[in-house]
Amino acid sequence: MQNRKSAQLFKKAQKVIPGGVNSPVRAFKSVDAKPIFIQKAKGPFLYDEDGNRYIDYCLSWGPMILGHANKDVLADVKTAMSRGTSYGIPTGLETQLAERVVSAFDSIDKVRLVSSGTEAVMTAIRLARGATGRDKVIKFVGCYHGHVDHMLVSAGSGLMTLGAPSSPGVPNDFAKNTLLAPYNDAQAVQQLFKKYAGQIAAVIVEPVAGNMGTVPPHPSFLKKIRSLCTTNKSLLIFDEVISGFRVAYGGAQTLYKIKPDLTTLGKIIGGGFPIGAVGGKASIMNKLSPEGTIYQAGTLSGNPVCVAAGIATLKQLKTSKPYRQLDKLTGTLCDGISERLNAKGVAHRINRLGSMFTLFFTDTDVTGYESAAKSDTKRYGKYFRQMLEMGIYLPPSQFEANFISTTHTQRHIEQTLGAIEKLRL
Ligand code: KE4
Repeated sequence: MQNRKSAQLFKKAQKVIPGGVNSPVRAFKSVDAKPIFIQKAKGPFLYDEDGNRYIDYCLSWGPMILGHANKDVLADVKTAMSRGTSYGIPTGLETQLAERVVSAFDSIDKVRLVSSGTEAVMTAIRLARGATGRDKVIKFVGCYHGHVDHMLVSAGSGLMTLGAPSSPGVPNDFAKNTLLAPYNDAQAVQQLFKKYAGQIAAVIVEPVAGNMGTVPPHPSFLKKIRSLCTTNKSLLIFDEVISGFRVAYGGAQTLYKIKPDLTTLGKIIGGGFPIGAVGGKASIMNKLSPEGTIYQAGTLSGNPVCVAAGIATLKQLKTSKPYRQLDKLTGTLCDGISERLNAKGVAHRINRLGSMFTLFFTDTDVTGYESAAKSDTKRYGKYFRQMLEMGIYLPPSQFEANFISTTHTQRHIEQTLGAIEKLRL
């Protein structure tokens, strides 16, 4: 494929935007390639500025579960926009989106809408600290919860991709209240609770990790940390920014039947527009200003256009109930990939939950950061570049999740498996 226009645009972007991108992982650094620049997208397809078409398995990092430019979402967005784009004053639309979230999650009585997953996590942690009067928070190595300072400690996603699991610019004072445990290791959490008895405000976890690549929880892991939080009067925060409305309409907590005290959401609930949300029991949520004293605010929180896109998306997910079909099609794809890589003698593992999955180039099971980090990222880079050349767009990092949408069909899966057959790894 030729990408002269993308190359020109990248050069131009680098003059006025750090790294030429507005989010590091988009720079394709870890797959040793230059980024493509997108002109438009429709259904499962991306079209770059050079007219190349790609089947998209990144879906804007998860939000586009209905595929790109879904006609009903666009129609509702256009209607919303025709009424103006932002008022900074309450609208009934925000209540409608909040009601849909409340009805989807048994653990959620009330929701505060914000403009990103990072803001949702920031708010959830402040809420937990304010509600418990404690400062320390346990997170898991390799999990990524957005770029708020105290979460950029041994984080996944872009930090793992760039091989710097923590970031300069985060004062030790901020990081010292962030305690770390290996993912899937409830024993380590128990030890932290023992060592810091009475000091831990919350445990925050991706109930199915997506930011070290996809890593599902061990069967008892979530149950154990739920009971540890209850025993120690700490709050359990499920960061479902990726998994919410992705792995099930009610997220991973519905699948695993575990009730967290707080849940953070994002991505899908905005239907491709900037959004985040934090939800939980009324007794905790009512501590948020102006009902309570724990402050949180946002100029564009609950923006009517973003919320209209979110409502339209959740409406379709509720009525079409696509999860079984998404699971089945993703299973066909993953089984087909495995079959072909085994035939080529390429060592790999595929972790999957529903329509989120990751192909790891490794010969050991991936159950957490340590095992994920053993993956052959050079080989992943070759895989990414060759698949891109064959019109398949994958996440530009070994340590991210792939997704399919309701617009991916058997035909797209077969096309993708045909490309896998041609790989020279
Ligand atoms: P945002 O602030 O990027 O909207 O959400 C932060 C966030 C919080 N929690 C989880 C579990 C997340 O996965 C994310 C963001 N996800 C990454 C992709 N793994 C966003 C992609 C990027 O950083 O460009």
